[in-house]
Parts: sequence; C-alpha cells; structure tokens
Amino acid sequence: MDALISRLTAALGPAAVLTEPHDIAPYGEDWRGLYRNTPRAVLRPADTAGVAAAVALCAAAGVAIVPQGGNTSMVAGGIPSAPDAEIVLSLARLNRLRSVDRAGLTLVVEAGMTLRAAQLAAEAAGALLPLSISSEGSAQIGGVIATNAGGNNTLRFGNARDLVLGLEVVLPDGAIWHGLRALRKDNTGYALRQLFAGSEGTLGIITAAVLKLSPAPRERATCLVGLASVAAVLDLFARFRDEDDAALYAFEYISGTAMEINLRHMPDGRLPLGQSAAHYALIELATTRRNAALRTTIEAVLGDALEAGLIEDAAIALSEAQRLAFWALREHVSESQKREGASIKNDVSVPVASVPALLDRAATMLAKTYPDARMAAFGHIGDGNIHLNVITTADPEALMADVNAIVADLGGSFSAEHGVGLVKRAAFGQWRDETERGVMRRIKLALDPGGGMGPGKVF
Ligand code: 2HG
Ligand code: ZN
Repeated sequence: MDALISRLTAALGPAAVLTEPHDIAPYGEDWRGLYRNTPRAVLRPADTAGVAAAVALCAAAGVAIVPQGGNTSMVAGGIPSAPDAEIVLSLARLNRLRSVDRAGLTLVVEAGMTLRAAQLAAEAAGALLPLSISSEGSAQIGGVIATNAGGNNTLRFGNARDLVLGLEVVLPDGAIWHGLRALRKDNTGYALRQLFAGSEGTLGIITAAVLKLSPAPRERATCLVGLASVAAVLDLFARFRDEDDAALYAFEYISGTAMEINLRHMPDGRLPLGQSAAHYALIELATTRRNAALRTTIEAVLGDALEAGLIEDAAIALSEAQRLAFWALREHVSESQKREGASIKNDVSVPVASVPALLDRAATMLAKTYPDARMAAFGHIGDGNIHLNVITTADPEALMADVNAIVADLGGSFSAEHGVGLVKRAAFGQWRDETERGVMRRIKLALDPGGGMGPGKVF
C-alpha cells in the first residue's frame, strides 16, 4: 500500500492524496451518518488525465476504487463497501464548465460541478437544465448521471439519463473513452453513454458530460393544495395534465405526516394554507410561451376542483419569493426526516394509478406488523415515485422486504430513483431474476474483470 501511495503522490501531487485519518473520515460516511466504512486513502485528482493515472495505478496494484461525487447518495453509493479496503476517488476538483452551445442547446461540464452550478451555467446562457433534485446544491453531475437521478421534473423531462448526449469516462483499466459527442442523433452501435448512466460507479468513472438543455421558461406558476385523500391528489393530477400537459413541470406529493414533521424541523417553515390537511400537492406549471397566464390556468383548474369537492384548501404563489418558499417546504422534507430520527427509506415506484393502493396497503401492513411505525410518505407522485419512508425502531431489512412485497405485487420497482448502492442489494437479489442479474454480471465482468471499480455496489 505504501508503494502505491508513493506512486499516486508522484502522479497527482501530494495535495491530491489524503491519508490522515481525520482527512479521510468524512469520505467514508454517508450524509445521514448511518453508514460508515473508512477508506484506505482519498484521491482528489484535478483533471481527467489525473483520474486515468490514478485508476491505472490502483488497477495495477489490485486496489479497488470507489468514485465519489457530492456524497448525497440515499443508498450509501458513494462510500466504500467495507472498512479499510477501498480508495475513494473524489471528483470534486473536476468542476469546470467546458462549453455551452446556445444554438444546439447543450452544455459540457465536468463531473465534479454541482448540479446547481450546472443549472446556473445553463441559466446564464438563457437556457434551462431541466433536472431538479433536493440535494442539487451538493450533488455533482458525475454522480447525478452515474445514479441516473430523477427528481421533480421527471414527468416532463425524464431522468438524468434522458439528458445525457455524450460522456467522457475513465474505464477500470485507466483508458479514457472520449465520448463527448453533442449529437441528437448518433446511432452507432451500443449506446454506451446509457450503459454508464445508472451504473453507480461499477463500470467506470464519468469525468465529463454533454447535457441536453431546454429553452428557458418565460413564466412559472406554482401552487400548494390541501386534499383529503390520495385518490383526490391523483384526480387533481389528471385535471392539470388534461388542461396543459406541456406546461406541467412538477406535480409533487407530501403526506400530512411528512408535512407535520417537516414544519417542526424547518427554521422558517410555515404552511401557506388556512388549515392543515391529510395530503398536499405542490404543482408547478411553466412555459416558454408568451402571455400564457399560467396563474389563470391554475385558478381555473383549482376552481373546478373546489366545486367538485376535490380539494380543501389552496394557495397560489404570488411572488418568486413565495414560489421558492413553497418549494423549500418540499425540498426540506428529507433533511427534516433526518432530524426526526433515522427513517427507513423506501424509494419505490408503481404505475401512477396504483399509488392509492400502494399507500393504503402499506399503511395496513405497517399498523399490523410494526406498531411503532410512522409512515411519512412524500415524493414525485406525477411519475408514480413515492418515498414511502417509515420512522420506526424496526429492523430495516425486514421492513423494506415487507414494503417491497406490496410494491412488486403492484408491478412496481423497489428503487425508483435512488439506485441500489449498498443498501438495496438484498432487494436487487430478491426482485430481479437471475436472467436479468446474469446479463448485468456479464457486462460488469467484461468491463471490469478485476472487480476494482465500486466493488460491493449493486451486486
Ligand atoms: C427527494 O425527493 C429525494 O427529496 C430524497 O429523493 C428522498 O429522503 C428521501 O427519501
Ligand atoms: Zn426524490
């Protein structure tokens, strides 16, 4: 190990190689402080050549690497899989904007740039990077793509992989794949960019990406609605979709329990409604059209819904500050749940029409089997993705298995957007059949025969 550290120091410079326990400790812990595996060392290369050199040296020495971006994974995807076994390679210093093409609506950024910084770079060019997740201030582009992050705008723009046109990737042997093509059409063999998107750092290290932008919206309108049932939430969703599908950028859900916990832990959290409700929907319309009067559209849909007895209360944001305050309520849920005490995360998806059945059946199961459980569900209901989080002292594996059985019965997925990482490996083994896992294992073996890239993740 010492010989490897010397070679890495010679290749990357001493400032890029951390070995002191207090320097490396933060890289071995997930953001909730629930999972911890100390790395053997931490590498912080400054560019793609540095990443390639580090990977080649580690591969030659037979030492495994775990790539790490903003370390915001919900499934412990960014930390080592065992104590004192792997070297963490941080992409944080690869944070440059390489180029923006306004005419082609593309952005080329390095892996360590935060999603927020990439959004701002798009905005400065008069465009929109249509990917928004609660952790965007810390999450980095490389990790966002490697985990195929979803978030709040999936129903309109898709997940991270839908925005990837090209990639630059350091392969497990240290070779660089120069795939930064900014093409809308590139039908030349296997779509390798899509293989690396969502590979969770097990097939190579993404060092830069070409992202697809959209025109910047001229207008946005946002509302928060209180409702009595999940069925009513879905009914309201259908009404907005039927009214103006193209403008429906987000349709988010917060259960009454999740909101109550949230308001208790948010320093400036305030419900902008006259009364609390059993369920809430946060809805955002946006458009590039001129004079679209989206607020009038919202008023019309909510007016009809009120008349039909579908909604209890609603508030429309009247200023940008109010719009951001509404979104802060949604984006703080995760942090509030962390403060409330370790919740068991079930990032599940079902066909959207099955969401009421999912929540009903989960509530019944929890009441019967886990008497101390509080279900604090929220999420991206417009695309069928619910964060069915449960606050309990129960055994996480047993509880996740019970939730996943309901999800599978409804034709859903045990991980909608957070990936498999370390935490969902049992579910992956249980709910993906041998044929599917076998194909993935063969791909892994073909690209990483030595198993040195992100060991212990996914499989
Ligand atoms: C969100 O939608 C994130 O806010 C976090 O995906 C979900 O904390 C969670 O379970
Ligand atoms: Zn989410």
